[in-house]
Amino acid sequence: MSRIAMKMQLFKGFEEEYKRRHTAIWPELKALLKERGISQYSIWLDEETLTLFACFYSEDPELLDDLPEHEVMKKWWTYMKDIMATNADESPVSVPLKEVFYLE
Ligand code: RM4
Repeated sequence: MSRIAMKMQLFKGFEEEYKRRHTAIWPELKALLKERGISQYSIWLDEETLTLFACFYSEDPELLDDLPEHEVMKKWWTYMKDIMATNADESPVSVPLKEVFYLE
């Protein structure tokens, strides 16, 4: 089991909308993420900088390799691109974070 964390960037004024869309996360996306061994996925918002901090457990990080090519994932990223920073392929700009402390 690996612990993975990253940061993303929300656009100003979309704090409530980001939360609303994730409260109503598509069942097919939820199923896909679970099927790929993701659990305990949480996303936190820094209200000062609008940095989104995401972290989750991954059963096997290799199972995540082709997620960006999956239709459901791509559709979700297209849906989210108006409210967060994205790359040219519409995936979110996502900066991996390094774990420096963990207390079980
Ligand atoms: C985020 C972002 C991530 C996705 C989660 C569910 O806003 O799109 O890539 O894993 O939603």
